[in-house]
Amino acid sequence: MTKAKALPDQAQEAVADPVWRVYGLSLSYFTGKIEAYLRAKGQDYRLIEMSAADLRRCASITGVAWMPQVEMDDGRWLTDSCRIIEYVEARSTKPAITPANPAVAFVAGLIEDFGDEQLWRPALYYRWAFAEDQRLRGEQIARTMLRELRLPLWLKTRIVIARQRRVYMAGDGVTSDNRFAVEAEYLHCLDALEPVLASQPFVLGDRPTEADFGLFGGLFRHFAEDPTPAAIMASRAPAVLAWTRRLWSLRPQDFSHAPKAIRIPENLGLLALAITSRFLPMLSAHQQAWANGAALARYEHFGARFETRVNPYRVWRLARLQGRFAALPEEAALEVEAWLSDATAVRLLRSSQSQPVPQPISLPIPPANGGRLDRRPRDRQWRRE
Ligand SMILES: N[C@@H](CCC(=O)N[C@@H](CS)C(=O)NCC(=O)O)C(=O)O
Repeated sequence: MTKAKALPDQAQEAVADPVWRVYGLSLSYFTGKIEAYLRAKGQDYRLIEMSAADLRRCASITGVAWMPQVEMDDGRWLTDSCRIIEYVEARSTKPAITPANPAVAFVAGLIEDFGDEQLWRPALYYRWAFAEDQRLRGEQIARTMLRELRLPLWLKTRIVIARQRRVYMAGDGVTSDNRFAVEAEYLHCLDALEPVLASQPFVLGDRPTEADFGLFGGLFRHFAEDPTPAAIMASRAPAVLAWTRRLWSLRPQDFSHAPKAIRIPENLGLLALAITSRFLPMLSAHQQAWANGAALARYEHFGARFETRVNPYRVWRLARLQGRFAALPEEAALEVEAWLSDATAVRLLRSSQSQPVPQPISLPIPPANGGRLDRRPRDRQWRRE
């Protein structure tokens, strides 16, 4: 009998490896969000710790230089965590995380947006503002992303720290005058969530939703795992800490029979306030600056001023939210309005953008050899430069 010939690598993988590949970093905000989501859905995946060259290669396929980038088992790609979840939810139903009630589903998506975009600055701030955190994470990124760069580790670590502080502190408008407001965002988030998660397993009740996964990126990968914010969380919000562990270890059988929320829970008032008083005004400032062709977006948080370059990705994110609000049945819209209880926020959600809005690439993205993008990829804010 002749021995069967081994398949060439590619073909062997296609037959034997039905897992998805998640290109990211094990310390990354949005990689953590998508990993937790795929684990909860029972979708097998393999995390590939990205090097800078991997990031460039993925960006040439998906058009955006960010992480995670997900390659499905059929070779097609997904990118942008909120759209990855939307794509998977629309196709694989069991167990669904999207609430069936339209008002609750809207709020779940809104809280996901808040987690993705409003917690980003404090999460990056706590990682890069303090010596212990920056040393730990700077060296980890130097060992992984910069592994192909032939320089001593200490120098690569310094390069990483300097880059991250420049981009995510100074570049995100953090100054000595407003840093107290960045810290307050984190502390208020803990205070908003602690009583909720002490009394129920997930943000909207008995079942995880987009709200949990959106909040998870910042709360798990940064706040619960970077030394300075982790110490704060452990003493100030133990139920939030327990929830990060609960979500990370969640499997489909843990929640497939849990009832879906049929109304917006009443205990989320502080989160609604964070959304109406800080998050939506910030998105609105980006939208207005974009519409006026201005370079900078300006807004206040806790009375402190912030000024950052206009973020086209956030302009799209607000347009998406407005589109979702417009699609709600009137009764559900009224329920959301009552929850928000803020006339300015409601006006913003009820309006639409007059200027053309930047648009994402449609998903799924064909395999790498199906034609690479000929334009330079966008950065994480959707700028090309
Ligand atoms: N909207 C994207 C954001 C992805 C993102 O910004 N990821 C960060 C790391 S967690 C990144 O790639 N940063 C790139 C950089 O620092 O230039 C998503 O939700 O997936």
